[in-house]
Amino acid sequence: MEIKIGKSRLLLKQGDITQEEVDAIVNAANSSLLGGGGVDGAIHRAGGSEILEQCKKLGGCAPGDAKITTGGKLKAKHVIHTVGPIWRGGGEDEPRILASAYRRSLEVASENHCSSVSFPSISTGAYGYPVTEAAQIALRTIIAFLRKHQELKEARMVLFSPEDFSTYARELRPMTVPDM
Ligand code: AR6
Repeated sequence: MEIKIGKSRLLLKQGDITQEEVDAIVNAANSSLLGGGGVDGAIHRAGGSEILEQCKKLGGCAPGDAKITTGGKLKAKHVIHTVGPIWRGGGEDEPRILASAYRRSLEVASENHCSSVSFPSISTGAYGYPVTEAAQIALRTIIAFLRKHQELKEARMVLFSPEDFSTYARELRPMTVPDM
């Protein structure tokens, strides 16, 4: 599924983000930036030790912020490491921190002249964020950014499971009204 935002595109697909051929893939990391399970583990495994070596020099990353490294052996040139919120019921600023994780990742992509960037579903695995609510925030934040930053040609959400793909597609559909 794909929508146009001016000259840019937002694409939803099901798949493994480590296989993406884009300028940057985003990693759903933790504040240490020293690796973990889930998509973080998969990215470090596929990209090799050079990514971790660069991460060690970054001094961690606050929730809602993002930092960039090489893509190592990945097809993607860069990995943008961001940290989403841990879901604690929704009253602990989780929506703001999640939106910030997407926005800061997009800013870092833009600053580093990336014209294509792929995201996983940040915070909805080990961090427990409900997928429907997370999808709304992810899609709204990406769309708002692309409207203002047409230098970013394509943003992709790469959903690992068919269920997550369906949820994101369902939430994107009502957002596809044309600009006034
Ligand atoms: N490609 C795309 N998506 C994937 C892949 C993959 N190869 N593998 C998993 N996912 P999670 P979080 C999906 O737990 O919730 C780590 O240990 C997965 O199905 O990876 O932000 C970090 O170090 C889910 O939909 O990230 C942190 O400690 C989504 O990626 C913590 O987990 C996010 O799940 C971060 O938790």
